[in-house]
Amino acid sequence: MLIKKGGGIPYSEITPESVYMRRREFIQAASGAALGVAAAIASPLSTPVSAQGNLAKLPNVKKSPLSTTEKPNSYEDVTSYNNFYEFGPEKEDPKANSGKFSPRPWTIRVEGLVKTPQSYDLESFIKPYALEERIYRMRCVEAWSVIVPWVGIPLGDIIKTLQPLPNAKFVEFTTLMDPTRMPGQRIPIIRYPYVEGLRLDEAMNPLAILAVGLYGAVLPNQNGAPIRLVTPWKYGFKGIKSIVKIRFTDTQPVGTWQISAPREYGFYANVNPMVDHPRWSQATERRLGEFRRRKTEPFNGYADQVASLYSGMDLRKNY
Ligand SMILES: Nc1nc2c(c(=O)[nH]1)N[C@H]1C(S)=C(S)[C@@H](COP(=O)(O)O)O[C@H]1N2
Ligand SMILES: [Mo]
Repeated sequence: MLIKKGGGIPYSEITPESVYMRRREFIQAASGAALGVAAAIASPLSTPVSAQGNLAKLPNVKKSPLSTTEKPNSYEDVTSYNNFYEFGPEKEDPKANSGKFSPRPWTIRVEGLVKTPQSYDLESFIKPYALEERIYRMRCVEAWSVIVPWVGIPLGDIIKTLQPLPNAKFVEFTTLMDPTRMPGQRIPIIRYPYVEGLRLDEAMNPLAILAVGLYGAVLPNQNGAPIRLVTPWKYGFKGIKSIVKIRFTDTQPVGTWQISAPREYGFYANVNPMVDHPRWSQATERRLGEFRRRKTEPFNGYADQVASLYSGMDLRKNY
């Protein structure tokens, strides 16, 4: 297979450089016409022009006092510069390659240490809840930031309904695994399915939401349709997209980026300008659409709401 690592090297030993190298190989493969799969990913003709930017409006969306008063980025910014490796490793790939993806019907399986493990159709899963607009400051580990007017549901409300068992301490989320619909999964730059997790008290924090929309309308595919996690005090990679499974557990989940490069990406991933990424500073960031750099704030500016979750913890060790 094209990009497969030789020698059966366990994922835990793959260096960040090798992730980078496989990104380059992916790009080279995608520009070479001889490779059917990769060529299909790259072809603009494989992407219908419908859907994006013309998605159904969501009714009865409440405003929230938890929204930032900063001006949201444009719809174009929010939907054209994305990370979603299931549709390719470059920022333009998710929009270019997700046009044909259909996120309905959609099933969410709830598993593990929970009152009633069961599968839900997405519609019935979200039906009990009012939708809220949450305008959040988002900060990617790659030092760009963006203000996004999400539409979503407080994750804590959903968890209360699901009723985790008393011994549940964490919640783990899994993205859809379907290489026929997610072309990036045919070339394993990172391990699929994508997995992320939160401590249960983090998941219950009022800032954590499951988003089903942005800018008042249904979530575009490239932003994680039909339902994705948003935790604005953490680096963007915690915000797992296109969720099909929610599992309650007593052991700390291991996220996809932790597996790829454990020295670079930790479980907590709280935005922290004092703790640099091994290969770049986290002290500043560039807001999409701007050239000047801004200072990055502890917990991405949400310290008042979330710092107490981590009191007594060494945030250099628990990065
Ligand atoms: N399944 C999945 N979820 C994902 C990713 C991904 O590659 N696959 N990328 C993450 C990263 S690194 C970031 S910064 C955010 C980007 O979200 P956005 O494209 O909506 O801004 O999605 C996160 N969720
Ligand atoms: Mo990211």
